[in-house]
Amino acid sequence: MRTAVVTGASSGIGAATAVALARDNWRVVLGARRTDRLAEVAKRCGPNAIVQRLDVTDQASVDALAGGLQECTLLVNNAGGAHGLRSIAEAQDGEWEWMLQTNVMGTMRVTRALLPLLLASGDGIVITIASIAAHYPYAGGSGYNAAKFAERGLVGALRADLAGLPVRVTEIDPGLVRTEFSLVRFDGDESRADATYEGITPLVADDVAECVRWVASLPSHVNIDGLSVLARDQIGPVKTTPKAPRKTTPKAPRKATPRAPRE
Ligand code: 8X3
Repeated sequence: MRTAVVTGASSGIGAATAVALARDNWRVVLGARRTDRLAEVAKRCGPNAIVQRLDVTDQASVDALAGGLQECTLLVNNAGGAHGLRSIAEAQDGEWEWMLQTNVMGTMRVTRALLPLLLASGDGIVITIASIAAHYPYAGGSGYNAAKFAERGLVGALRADLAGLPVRVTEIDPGLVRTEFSLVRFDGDESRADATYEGITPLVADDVAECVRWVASLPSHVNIDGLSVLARDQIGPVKTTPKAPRKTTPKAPRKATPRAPRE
């Protein structure tokens, strides 16, 4: 049985990914700071799940994760998130530092620590959950856009570093997914969080988890470089207004004009 490490596995996309991978016969190591929540996710994963306290902003914590592993074939870099929706004029250093530490430095630290095992597996995969915000800047996105663009740069450089070596590198960029993401972004303000998904049918964590499971299930020679996964009611980071389907009037069949036979 091959081993997958999932960071940020205590809720949302990370938790759903761990469950999907366990169902696909992966041994899953669940990393996050909230170990009580991890224990609940581990129960849903079944007997082949291991709970590991992990703070991706702390090198010692990342070293403890790597030091406890004998094997790792798949790393899912999912830990990260947003704090605030502020313009650059109103940017708060603390929010930016948190976003850069978790999304960018955290992804670098865990990837760096697990690369020897991923290479040793002979068939490693690194799947990073970035965001549509890694492609499209939006008003108020500031620190989150900066972090996700940087994370995207990291993933591209990693793929280039590993060219010719047996580790695949994939970036998955979800759009609006109904998880705790917005609650964290708005510091627990439920009405602001709810407004993010108002008027549309957002993705759910399982939708993204299924993408991770699929990418990891492909044969070794297939590398999915990137996947943008959006709600149908979105174009890039923008919500679109669902419209009533257009009525189409069936066209009357064309009458064939009889032609004179060619001579
Ligand atoms: C979350 C997607 O559009 O809220 O990663 O930035 S968005």
